[in-house]
Amino acid sequence: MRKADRIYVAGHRGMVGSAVCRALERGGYGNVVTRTHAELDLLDPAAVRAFYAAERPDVAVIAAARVGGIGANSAANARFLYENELIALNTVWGAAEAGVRRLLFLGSTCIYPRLAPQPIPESALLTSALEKTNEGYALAKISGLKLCEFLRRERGLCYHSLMPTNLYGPGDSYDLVGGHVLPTMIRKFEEARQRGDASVPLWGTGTPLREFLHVDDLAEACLFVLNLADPPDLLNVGSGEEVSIRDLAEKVRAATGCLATIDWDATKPDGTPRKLCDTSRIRALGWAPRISLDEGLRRTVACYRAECAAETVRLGR
Ligand code: GFB
Repeated sequence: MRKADRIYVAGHRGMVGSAVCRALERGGYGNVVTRTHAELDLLDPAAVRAFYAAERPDVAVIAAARVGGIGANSAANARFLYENELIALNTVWGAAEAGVRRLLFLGSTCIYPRLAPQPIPESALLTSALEKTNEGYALAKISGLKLCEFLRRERGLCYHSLMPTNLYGPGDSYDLVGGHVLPTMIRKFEEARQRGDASVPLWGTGTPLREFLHVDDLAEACLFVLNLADPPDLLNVGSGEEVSIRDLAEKVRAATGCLATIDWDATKPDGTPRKLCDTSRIRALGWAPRISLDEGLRRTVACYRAECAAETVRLGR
C-alpha cells in the first residue's frame, strides 16, 4: 500500500473503522475516503456500485457490519445474516467491478466451528457445525471471506481477510442488552458503583473462555497485512491471552473500583465454550499485539468515563 493511495474505509464511524482511520493517519496515509450510513446505504448494490465508480479508491478496508454481543446475535440471526451478507457482497463485489486493486475484509473468529480445536487455526474453517447463537453473522462473514478468495483466484485481485478475536476499545457500544461482554461489564460495574448496588447481574455460568484484543492492536494488524506483498487469504488476529468470563468480571470489577458481588444468571446463554485463536501465522509474518488485557482494560475504563463525561458514549447499538 502506498502513502498516496486512495483508501476507502467502510464503517469508519464504528469501533473498528474509526481505529483503522486513526492508524492510517498515524501511518501517514492522508487520502482516506469515507461515507456515513446516511450518505451511502451499503445494503443497496446500485448505490455501492455508483460510489465506487465515482470515487475510484485504490484500496478498500471493509469494517462495516451489523455487530453485537450474544444477546443481539441470538435474538436476530436473520437480520445479522441478511444485512451482513449484503454488506459483504456489495462492498467486495462492487470493489472488484470498479477495479479496486487491494481489499481487506474484516470478519470475526465466530466463523469457526463451535467445537473447533483450540487454539483455532485458520484451517478449522468449515470443518464442522457453527455456534448457534451467532450462526447468521458467521455465515455472512464466511461468504465475504470466500468471495475475496474466489476473486483472488479467478481475477488475480489481492483481496484477503483478517479474522479478529473479540474486540474492545474506544467507541465501543455499551448497550446493556445487545453489547459485547467486556463493554457491558464496564457499564454494569460502573453504574452499580455509582448507585451503590449490592450486586451486579451477569449472564451465563462464567465458565466460557474468551480472548480479547484491543482495537488499536487490530488496526495496526490491518496496516501490517495491507503492506504484505502476498498475504495469506485468511489470517487470525488475537492477543493470545485467554481468560474465563468469571476472571474477566473480577478484572473489570477491580478496574472500576466496584465493591458489588456478582449474580450469575444461568438462564442466559454461555455461547461457544472456548474461543482462542491460533495467531502463529500472523506472528510468524512479524505482527504482535502491544496492549495487554490489564492495560487495555485500564484505558477502556478511562475512555468510558471520558465518553460519559463528554456525553458521546454509545449506550445503544
Ligand atoms: O461478548 P459476548 O456477548 O459474545 O459474550 P460471544 C461472551 C460471554 O460473556 C458469554 C458472557 O459467555 C456470555 O454469557 N456474559 C456475561 C455476558 N455477562 C454478560 C453480559 O452482561 N453481556 C454479554 N453480552 N455477555 C460474540 C458473537 O460471541 O462474539 C458475535 O455473538 C461476535 O457474533 C463476537 O463474533 C466477537 O463472544 O459469545
